[in-house]
Amino acid sequence: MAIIGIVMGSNSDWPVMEHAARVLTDFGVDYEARVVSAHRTPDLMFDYAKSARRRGLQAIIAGAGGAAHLPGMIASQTTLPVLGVPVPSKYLRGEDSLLSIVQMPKGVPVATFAIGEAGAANAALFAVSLLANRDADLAQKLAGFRQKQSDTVLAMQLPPVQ
Ligand code: RP5
Repeated sequence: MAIIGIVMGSNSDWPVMEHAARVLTDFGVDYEARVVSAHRTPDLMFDYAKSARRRGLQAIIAGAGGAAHLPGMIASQTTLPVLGVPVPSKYLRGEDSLLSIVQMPKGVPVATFAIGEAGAANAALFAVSLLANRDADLAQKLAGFRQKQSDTVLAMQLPPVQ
């Protein structure tokens, strides 16, 4: 059963959002991924957000581009943690997405991540951290992941000066 929801405004967001799905897959976390548009399928969006906790989800990763109201609107309908991923947009390269996700008025939070692939991957890693609070195996996997990253950097060599 899925415990993390990944939603996005369009299937055109998938090349970015699949980086979140990849991380969750690597950590063995069950997730579901769906296209849910705030302005094109508003009824579906409300149903999704309202039913999320009842269906067993523990957090929702929501990605959108442009006037990216999806994460905020999802957050308006659930008290689950909502992790927002700004998807790069055609004209403003995702700065519009970032600002429209991060600038939530006080009272309904959306945890906002970096624009693009790094943000999607980090949102998933953050979701794993949340789950790891109550899952010792997952906490151990996360520590191993961090250690592997450290080892990679420690092994980095620089080329000699020409
Ligand atoms: C947003 O509009 C989506 O999240 C997507 O980033 C953007 C463009 O959507 P498409 O025109 O590619 O369907 O709602």
